[in-house]
Amino acid sequence: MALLPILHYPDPRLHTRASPVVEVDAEIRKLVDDMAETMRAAAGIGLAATQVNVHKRLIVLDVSEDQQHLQVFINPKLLSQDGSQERDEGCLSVPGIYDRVTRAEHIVVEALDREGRLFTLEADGLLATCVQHEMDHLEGKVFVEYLSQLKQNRIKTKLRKRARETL
Ligand code: K1U
Ligand code: ZN
Repeated sequence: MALLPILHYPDPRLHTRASPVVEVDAEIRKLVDDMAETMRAAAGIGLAATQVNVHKRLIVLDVSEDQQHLQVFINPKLLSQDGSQERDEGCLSVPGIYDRVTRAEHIVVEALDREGRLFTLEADGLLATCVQHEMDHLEGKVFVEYLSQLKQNRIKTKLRKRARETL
């Protein structure tokens, strides 16, 4: 397995809309495994392929306490959503920034798993937030876009400064 470099906001590549996976083959399964390893190494609970500069509709998640319950969503499709919840979000592509975002409380999503089998998942709470956050990445949307323009500008300035200092 391999650790993949994660794009950092405001990298314009994070705004790319991902294309559907045509076939769940060995190359896709390797990408799933590399993304899972990258997510765990970065202490994240989710990762979208967009964040590792692969513009395919693929997400990995693990919101379990023991970090041993990987969930894979290939070509995820939101079937329904209802209610609303507000929760602190973070993002491995926006390091060190956390803020409140309001999203649907309950969702039903359909996707293919690592073996290419179709499944349907009902989610609420943190899992529902995380699925919606990662599906936004596949549309080229980063969670800071839910914040005010003032906050977005401050975050861009802060992360650009940090990137210059670490060169
Ligand atoms: O970069 C990502 O998309 C992963 C992101 C997932 C996420 C976390 C929390 C809310 C929504 C989406 C992270 O894993 S950020 C790091 C993290 O582990 C975390 C941050 C805040 C709360 C809980 C966990
Ligand atoms: Zn993210």
